[in-house]
Amino acid sequence: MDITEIPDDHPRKVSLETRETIIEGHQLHIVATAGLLAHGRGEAFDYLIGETTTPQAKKAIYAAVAEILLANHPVISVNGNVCSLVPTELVEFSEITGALLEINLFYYRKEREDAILKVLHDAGAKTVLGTHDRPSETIPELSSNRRKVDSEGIAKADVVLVPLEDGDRTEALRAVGKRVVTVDLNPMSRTSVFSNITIVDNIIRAMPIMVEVANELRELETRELEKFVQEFDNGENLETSLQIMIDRLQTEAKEALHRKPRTVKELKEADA
Ligand code: PTJ
Repeated sequence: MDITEIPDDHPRKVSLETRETIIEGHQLHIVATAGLLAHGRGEAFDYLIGETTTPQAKKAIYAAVAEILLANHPVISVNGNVCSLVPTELVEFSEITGALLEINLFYYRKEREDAILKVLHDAGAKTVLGTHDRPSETIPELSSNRRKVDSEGIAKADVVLVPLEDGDRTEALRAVGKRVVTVDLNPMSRTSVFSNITIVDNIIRAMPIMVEVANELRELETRELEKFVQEFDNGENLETSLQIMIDRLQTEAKEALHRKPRTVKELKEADA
């Protein structure tokens, strides 16, 4: 389906358009084939959370942005899905916070690296780390392709933003002493659990808010930023996020008892 064919009043318009973006990203080699499946998993959790940025996610965003602004050497790890969904916001966020952009792929292929690099450059990025021609080091705790990191980027980082991540790396980054911030719609994923700060929200909603919040917090003094981080507890954050999903399921379950499918006549009357 062409994006332009989705009518404005379609209740799932944003979700369908986002799906089209990911499919197009796959055709352009930005997104891995497994990235399509990862996106579907994200969609399912987004449905459970009500396809909205919850007040809890907003709190996590403030803590995450403060953490990144406080860091000495923050790095944003860019994979195919993130690059395809929010390239402009990634670059804006990097510019405001001073966090460096580093391409780091689980399913590495040179043509994917090239495609992602082009998107980031087109979005205005001046420097992009993690490409094959750059000095690199390995994180020994990791066996996947992600073990190769840029010597000037993740290797040196004190805080790493790893959105839409597979579980292993967060654990490995924590094991080598880095603080990890993630965006992940699944509050039970290993990445969510092992991160210092997890934003349980769709990256397409979270990233523009992160840009706004970075602009809001950038002039704050260190002790004010530290307060956001100190007052944040990721265990409580994940519990609240899961509880929001549970409450929503309970409401849905009650309503399902009484919900009747509408007849064709009723649908026509509603349309008139
Ligand atoms: O581009 P590559 O080669 O580095 O590969 C990237 C993927 C995403 C394929 C790789 O990191 C992977 O396999 O990830 P997982 O293990 O599927 O985990 C992705 C997590 O992101 C899951 O917990 C999903 O629920 C979550 N997720 C997917 N889409 C979104 C999301 N979270 C927030 N916003 C989304 N749009």
